[in-house]
Amino acid sequence: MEYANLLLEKNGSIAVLTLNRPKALNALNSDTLSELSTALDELGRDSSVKVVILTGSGDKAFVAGADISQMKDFNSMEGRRFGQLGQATFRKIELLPQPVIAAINGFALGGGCELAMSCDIRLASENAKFGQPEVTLGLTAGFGGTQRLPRLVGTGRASEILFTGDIFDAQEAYRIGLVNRVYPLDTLMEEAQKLAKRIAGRAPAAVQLSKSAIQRGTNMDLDSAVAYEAEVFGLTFSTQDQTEGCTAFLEKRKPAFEGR
Ligand code: DAK
Repeated sequence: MEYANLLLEKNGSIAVLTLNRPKALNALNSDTLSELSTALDELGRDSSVKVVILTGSGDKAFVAGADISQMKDFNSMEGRRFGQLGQATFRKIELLPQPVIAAINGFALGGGCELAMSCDIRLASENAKFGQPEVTLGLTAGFGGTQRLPRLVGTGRASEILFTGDIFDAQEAYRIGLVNRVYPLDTLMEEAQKLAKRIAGRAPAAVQLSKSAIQRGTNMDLDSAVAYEAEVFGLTFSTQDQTEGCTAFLEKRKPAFEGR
């Protein structure tokens, strides 16, 4: 399917989804969010895709936030609808069967930082800049930032970021655990591809069930979460890849996973 504000490229088992509104620093308006939601549905249905990389077009921004020009004149019901669209779309990323790697190639502000936080793994370029500047616009973070940021970096750090609206760099994002790794901009996509290939080479069901256990388990109490983990662990024994993985280990050879 063709998208006006997104590029979707599939190469073997890896899909690259690029937010493509470079003139507005890839800011998220409702059309872009709707397209993102549709593209995620498309990817979720495609079992040939094992890993998704999400990035922004150009070398300046991942996503510079929700589209301020669209938001400016919202009434409260329009604001609510917009918030719900963003929240539902970002939640789709967390519930997508395949892992999603954010390749953060520049500004990740407001909704952009929240989008990155919905991904499973965050890689940043050295020039990336982060922040939740909503309070400088008279807004609160509205795409899950008040919830995901404390879960990722702790309540104290999240409060400072959300109360000040201050912008910080990739090294600081790395230091507080907001991103997994930092690379020079010109190697970011190569590194994201390398990581995606490594993950795509593992048993697909085991990877997807691991994602499910992480995503669902972290929102449960510990007893329910470990019980869910046991169910997920048990399910892997219904896959041929489990037999192949364990047999290959005992035969001292590399496993040949077939995704079954
Ligand atoms: N929205 C719309 N356009 C944007 C934009 C944005 N967020 N960010 C940048 N642009 C546009 C600029 O207006 C400019 O357009 P032209 O003037 O060329 O037409 C173009 O992109 C290039 O930007 P600059 O000329 O400003 O570029 P600079 O390098 O000078 O500055 C910057 C880059 C990222 C520092 C600056 O553009 C900037 O501060 N941008 C805004 C960043 C920001 O505040 N982002 C957070 C947005 S608030 C909610 C749901 C969601 C949210 C809140 C509530 N509910 C409904 C519940 C989320 C809110 C946000 O994300």
